Amino acid sequence: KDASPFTVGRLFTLTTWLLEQEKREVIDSEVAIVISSIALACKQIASLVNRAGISNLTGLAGAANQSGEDQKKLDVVANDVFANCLRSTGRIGTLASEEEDVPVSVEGSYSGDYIVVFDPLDGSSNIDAGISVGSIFGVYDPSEECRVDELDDAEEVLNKCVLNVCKAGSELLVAGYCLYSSSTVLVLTVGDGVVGFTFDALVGEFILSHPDIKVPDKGKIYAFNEGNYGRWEQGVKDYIDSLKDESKWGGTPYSARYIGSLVGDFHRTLLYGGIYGYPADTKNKTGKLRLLYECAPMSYLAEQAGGLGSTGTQRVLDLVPEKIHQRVPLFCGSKSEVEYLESFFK
Ligand code: P6P
Repeated sequence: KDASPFTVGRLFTLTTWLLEQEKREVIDSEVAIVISSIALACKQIASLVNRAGISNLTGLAGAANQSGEDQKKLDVVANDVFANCLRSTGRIGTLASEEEDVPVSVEGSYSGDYIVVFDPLDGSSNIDAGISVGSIFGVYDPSEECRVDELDDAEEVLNKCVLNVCKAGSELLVAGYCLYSSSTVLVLTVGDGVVGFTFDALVGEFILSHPDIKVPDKGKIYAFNEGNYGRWEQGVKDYIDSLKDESKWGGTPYSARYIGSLVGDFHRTLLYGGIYGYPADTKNKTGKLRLLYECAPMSYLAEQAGGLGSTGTQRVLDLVPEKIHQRVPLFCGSKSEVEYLESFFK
């Protein structure tokens, strides 16, 4: 494939980038439509998040999600926004969301039947304090058994879809996130590197701002919730102790940065290098983050940017979820820091 002609400076929007990828036969028009609908959802959610404090959208929704986490009002609204934008494409067969107990078969799809997994608003507990939050998404090809044109046996289709939604991250067609922060940044991969688009409210478009994101091979920052240190297994404790031991790093220990919002912590790790980690601990015995719609898409992005995504002992992208909301430990970011972490599990 010819090198991408894109350079920052000329006004390249997400739409022109998608058309270019279609011309290079990296994606087809169906996938381009699905990505465009996700971008529309992210624009809407950005507006809702930025105005949460003045539109009575902060606070709790009064219910809990399947993972037992209190849903914020915006969690529910963001989930509806994502689902509605995706449904309107007519290309979606199944949705699997952090906010839905089970996968949702989409009626009325007439082409594509794609599977979309997403966390519509990750880190939403930060919203009331105005701290960065984000949406995370992944797109899979449908599996034959999961085509949902006949909804007569919804139960059987649902069961099949549950099985078919559970695919290894290595099969992802698209993975990405949208960061709602000092700027709204949509970062995605279609399997040919990682690009980033910054939202320009003046034109209402995502403008190409990061034409080729590569995570530095080595960083100087680690993002772990050290409040859990006492609950970690010894290998993780030894790893973090090592990063803080300045005698090992030429007199400059690593810096700790942790905002409790995966998308914000991951985005900084992707651009600046270092490692984000959410280990298993005595309370969260298999970790806290969900494999299907958090760990796999982030690991796919990390690998596409030249980094790694690991559970400490396994490559995240090799794992096939057994349950929709299955949790796994996640260590992702620069090759150097993740491989060093893995050496503490050997
Ligand atoms: P803790 C937010 O709830 C989240 O899923 C991620 O966005 C974030 O990295 C992590 O959990 C924070 O968890 O236990 O450190 O508050």
